[in-house]
Amino acid sequence: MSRDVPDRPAGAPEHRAGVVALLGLPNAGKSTLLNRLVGERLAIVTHKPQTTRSRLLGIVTRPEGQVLLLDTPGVHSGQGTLHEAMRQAVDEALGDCDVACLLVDLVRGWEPAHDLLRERLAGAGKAWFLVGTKADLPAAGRTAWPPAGEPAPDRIFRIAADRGQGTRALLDALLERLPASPPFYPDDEITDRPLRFLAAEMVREAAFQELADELPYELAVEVEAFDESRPEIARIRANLLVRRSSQKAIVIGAGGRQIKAIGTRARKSLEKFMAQRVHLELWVKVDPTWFKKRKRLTSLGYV
Ligand SMILES: Nc1nc2c(ncn2[C@@H]2O[C@H](COP(=O)(O)OP(=O)(O)OP(=O)(O)O)[C@@H](O)[C@H]2O)c(=O)[nH]1
Ligand SMILES: [Mg+2]
Repeated sequence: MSRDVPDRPAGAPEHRAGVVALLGLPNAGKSTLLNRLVGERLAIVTHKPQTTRSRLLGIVTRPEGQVLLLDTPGVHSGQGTLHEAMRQAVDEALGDCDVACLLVDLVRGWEPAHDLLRERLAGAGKAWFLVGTKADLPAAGRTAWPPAGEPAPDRIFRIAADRGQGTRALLDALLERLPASPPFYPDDEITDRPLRFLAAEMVREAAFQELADELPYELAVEVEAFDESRPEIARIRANLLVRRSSQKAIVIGAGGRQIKAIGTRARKSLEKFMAQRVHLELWVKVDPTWFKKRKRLTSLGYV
């Protein structure tokens, strides 16, 4: 993965590079932090817990080093193949990282599930930073901070990733902790995931944002066709997979209004991200067992 880098001028600090795992409970603000540090809306963010389903690499390149940020699904105790795959993504991230950041929502404070995460950090023997999130919210100051317990974090931060408060200091501290290494990726790359996967995620984000609370968790998006060959417009066709035909009716909405709203919202974020006009075609399909099939989860990019 490494590549040649020019010789350092004498006296210049050593170049550093490595992997930072972003861990935490659902909704802690992991994806928001990744987006802020990368400077692009790479990871989807919603107010709903369990938005992120698979690991996503965000690449931050600075003159002094390269940070590979691993976004992970929030740790929770759900059952089934999708949840197992999500837990596996967390374990792998912990195994692969040089430094872990445990993100804790300062409004909710330290919860029992964090003790379990801290045990796993101890087991992995990794350096770790404790990162309090959503410091901008008035209720954020009221929880006991930092929480007592072992192993103690190497560093403690309070951030508001939404507005970039404290994130630069966190990035500097992460860069300092990474091993000396040439960069792993060219400096214009911001993720290891193909555009096709990001497009599916952007459609899923739009659906999460447009639909009522009870539905979206049961929804997946599969990009069926992705044609970038014409410079004036990209053509994307995607399927929204739901479990029941009653859900299909909700996603389509009266007179097709709901699916149209999802499509418009998704197209706008795709066009912004790709800096190109996009033609987006969405279909809703009923597949009662999509989330149970390992093969399906693989094709959706979740495992
Ligand atoms: N006020 C405030 N809200 C934030 C901040 N960071 C994240 N949020 C909000 O918190 C919610 C969850 O953010 P995400 O980044 O999706 O959280 P996550 O940890 O990736 O969640 P999962 O993917 O579900 O595990 C969203 O509504 C964000 O806008 C922050 O610094 N301040
Ligand atoms: Mg997330």
